[in-house]
Amino acid sequence: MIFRQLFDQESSTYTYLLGDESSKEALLIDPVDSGFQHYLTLLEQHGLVLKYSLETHVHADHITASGLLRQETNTLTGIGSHCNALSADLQLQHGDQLSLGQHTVHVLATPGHTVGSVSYLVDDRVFTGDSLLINGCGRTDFQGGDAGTLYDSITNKLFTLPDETLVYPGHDYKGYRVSAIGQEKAINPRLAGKSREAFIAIMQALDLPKPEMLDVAVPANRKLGIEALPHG
Ligand SMILES: N[C@@H](CCC(=O)N[C@@H](CS)C(=O)NCC(=O)O)C(=O)O
Ligand SMILES: [Fe+2]
Repeated sequence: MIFRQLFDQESSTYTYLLGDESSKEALLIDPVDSGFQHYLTLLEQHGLVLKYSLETHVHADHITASGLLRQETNTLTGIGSHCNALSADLQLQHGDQLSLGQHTVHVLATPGHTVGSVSYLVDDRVFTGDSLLINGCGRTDFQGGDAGTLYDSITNKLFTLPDETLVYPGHDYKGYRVSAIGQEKAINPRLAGKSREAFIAIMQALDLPKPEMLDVAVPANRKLGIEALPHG
């Protein structure tokens, strides 16, 4: 598997490029508009064809490159069906599977950070968006977020994956890059040994300032960052 973890300094967002070496099919998870040209260069360098551009949720802190990528490459765009981003080609649901050459992308519904958040499991890696961060988790105070729902998503869906499963988050604000399910179960301060009620109390007490781009990014990302209609 060709694999790149890319970081957008501006929003502390991770974007992931996955490519199947034999079929040359590729996908991006959570591309950022400012990375658009770089993604095209990387795809070309590796001789990859972009099959899917996937979102883990409607982002509140940056604009996605999915719409631009669809215009340029004919890729299929995908997002959780509860995100209300109707211009995405694939309205993904829990249990959906996408093929990337010999690899399978499993869609896991992991709502809580937002109502439509999903995670993507590919081989031994899970791309959790903001549902599970390293030593933390996404906030639950906007976009249909709900702390109890997030606790259920993490404990019932993500923490039931094998302990060795590598966790690749949607953001990191402290310099972490990758973790594993077993490590998050053991030491994530919001979750390790915490009841659902304790988790809800922690989330309610966060009192974070709203993301600077919230009011611009959410409506723009519902349209995949551009005013455009889907294929077909
Ligand atoms: N200062 C950042 C805040 C970003 C933010 O709120 N990020 C969300 C993810 S979209 C989050 O869940 N952050 C968790 C945290 O800050 O603990 C901005 O203005 O963009
Ligand atoms: Fe987010």
